[in-house]
Amino acid sequence: MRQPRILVIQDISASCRISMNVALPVLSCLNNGVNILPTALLSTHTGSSFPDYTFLDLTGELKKIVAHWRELDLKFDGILIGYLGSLEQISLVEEIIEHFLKDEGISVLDPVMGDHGILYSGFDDEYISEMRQLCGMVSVLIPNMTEASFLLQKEYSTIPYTEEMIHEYLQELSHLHNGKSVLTGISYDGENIGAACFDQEKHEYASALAPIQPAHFDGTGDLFSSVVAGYLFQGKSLAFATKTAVEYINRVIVRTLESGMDLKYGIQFETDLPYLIERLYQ
Ligand code: PXL
Repeated sequence: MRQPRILVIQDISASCRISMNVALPVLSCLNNGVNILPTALLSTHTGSSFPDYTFLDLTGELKKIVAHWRELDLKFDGILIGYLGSLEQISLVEEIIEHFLKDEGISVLDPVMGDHGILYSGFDDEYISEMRQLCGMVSVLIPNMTEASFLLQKEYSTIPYTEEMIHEYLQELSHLHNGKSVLTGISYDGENIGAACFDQEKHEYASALAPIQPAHFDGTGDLFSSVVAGYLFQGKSLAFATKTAVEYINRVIVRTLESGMDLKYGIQFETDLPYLIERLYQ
């Protein structure tokens, strides 16, 4: 079976099961050969449960790595971009996509900036507008409703949403980059939550939903974009990737709640990885 060479660009939050710590195992399970560019090294994520997190910006090191890779003439079949720590990193990622992604390669961007209507610590209006520019360069965009609202300059509203509103968001997101879009955190009835996607070329919408659980789960966005990207790099359709990611994350959330673990450290995603692998070969 063909194994694509993939690059993942996002932070390492050392003690949490989020960002790189979930992307790498998920992409590997889905038979992708993974290379990594860590954007920052943190002690934890930057959420309010960890006010004293440490943050080492790795931009300087990224530039050296990229310079070396230029000499090696490395090329990637796919690039997954998650949490970036600075405006400078956004421009560096633009350069990486231009230089290192093969012509027929797929770039997937999770424009990590916020949740529940508010920006994460360290982000501002200038960051949003640079992120909007980066969106223009990628094949697939995977924001949550908060990030989509900031990108599209719309007022954030809480669930439930109408199907008409979600289709409008998806179409506008696809105009931002002339590509495929997946919107996470959508709900039409306030009881089920999931994702909706739009394949602009085929003009096809699809959505998948699962019961809402009464808690906040850090890292589910990172896990979702890793699963979708992992399947897309394997040539699966956007609708299949979205549906399977929603089903998998529902299993992970139920398992996480059953485990009684401390939710601020992320989710128990490992136990259900065989489910993702089975679905790959179906
Ligand atoms: O899960 C998104 C994310 C990724 N990386 C860092 C974060 C967050 C969300 O808070 O703080 C460092």
